[in-house]
Amino acid sequence: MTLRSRYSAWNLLAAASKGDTNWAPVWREDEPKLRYDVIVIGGGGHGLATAYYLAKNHGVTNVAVLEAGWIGGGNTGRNTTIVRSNYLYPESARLYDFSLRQYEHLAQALNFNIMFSQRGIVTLAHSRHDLDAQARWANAMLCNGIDAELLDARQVQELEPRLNFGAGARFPILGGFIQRRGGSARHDAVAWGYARGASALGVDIVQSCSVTGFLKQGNAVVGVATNRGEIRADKVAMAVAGHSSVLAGMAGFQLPVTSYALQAMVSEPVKPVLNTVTLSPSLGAYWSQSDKGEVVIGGALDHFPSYAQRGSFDVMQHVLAATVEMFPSFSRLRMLRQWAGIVDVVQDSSPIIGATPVPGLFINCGWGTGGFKAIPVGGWTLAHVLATGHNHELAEPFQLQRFHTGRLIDEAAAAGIAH
Ligand code: FAD
Ligand code: PYC
Repeated sequence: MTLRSRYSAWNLLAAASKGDTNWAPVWREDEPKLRYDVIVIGGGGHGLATAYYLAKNHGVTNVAVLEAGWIGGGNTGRNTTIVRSNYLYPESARLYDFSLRQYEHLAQALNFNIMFSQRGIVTLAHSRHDLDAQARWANAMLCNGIDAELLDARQVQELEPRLNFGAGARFPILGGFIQRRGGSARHDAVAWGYARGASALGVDIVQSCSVTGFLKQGNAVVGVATNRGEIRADKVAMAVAGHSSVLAGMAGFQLPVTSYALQAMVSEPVKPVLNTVTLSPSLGAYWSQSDKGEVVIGGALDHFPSYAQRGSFDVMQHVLAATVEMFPSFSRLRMLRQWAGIVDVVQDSSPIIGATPVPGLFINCGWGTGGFKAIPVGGWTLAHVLATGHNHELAEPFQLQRFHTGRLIDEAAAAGIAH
């Protein structure tokens, strides 16, 4: 630490301890206007990124993001921040890799440190079946131009020496594969960085503004009703994750979405103990370490649909049993926090980005347990259709219409752990 940075760190500490509130806000807190060109419902990563790219890529700045709570307080602030593009089908590979490539430059683009760390995603194989399935998975990635490397047991052990390689291990580790460009980013920073960028370009960010209904002219949406009054707009977009089917219901159509709680937990902070993000799809658990030192632990969806944002005990118990089995030394970790988010699961485990059956209303949803990694591409492609009236080529295969045509993109096998 240089003398200068030691002084500024000291100034920050001194300011914080005196309760100094003179720091410049990162984004403007706006009162809603009566009318906008575009309203985006939902101030999670996808909604904020949509507003940012509307302004940045298309010059559409008369835009409001309406958030019922606080920005990033939904799944964006509750997720375990895995960023990867290791999907199976070409359509998904293109979509998620575009997003990963945006993440690689996002800190510079937003001039905001999102703490993106490409520490690699390791998927573990515990059986002959896992090895075969992962060889197919990695080969599909290579065919799609995405980096993937198969690993033998020794290579996995070199990457994560604390894994259980004991002779009596209940789930022996036979190998796995790695996407080295995968990793993680700081969730709040992604929301705040997009909010700051959008606000600087003229977008209104309105927190504590809950959409309670849609204003219609004939069948078309022409605005929204909120707890802060009616607001009109030429176009309305919704990016409300676990509440997509609730808002679709208000607008008068149905979505093929089921909402479940997905939970995660963190330990007390400890010295560096994990080098990568490691997943065991067969065991339904995954592990990484945050920059603060907390071991981040997650697992599968709850087994029943719910809007209760807490997660059920049996899933937590299963995930912790898998954790001590795979990392015996973690049995001494004390857990600090557990939480859940409500995710929107679509039956082919792929998102929906584009028009809805209601004129004037657009949607970004269905990311299920895996939409944090997709925030840049979700925002980019939704902004494109809002601004131009045409689907972005990356989003073309992900239309709601696919549930009529049958052209599903079934990514369940590559969904990582959960959906
Ligand atoms: P959100 O961040 O949920 O934002 C939607 C916003 O809409 C919310 O802030 C909500 O308050 C607001 N809203 C809802 N209704 C209304 C209304 N009526 N009016 C106004 N606003 C409204 N993805 C990954 O890629 N990698 C991971 O490792 C990962 N791990 C996860 C772990 C957990 C425990 C959870 C819960 C999710 C995980 N995900 C992961 C999934 C990821 O978090 C989501 O797919 C993503 O954050 C969705 O972003 P979003 O902007 O669409 O939704
Ligand atoms: O999308 O990689 C992912 C993921 C893993 C666990 C939850 N989401």
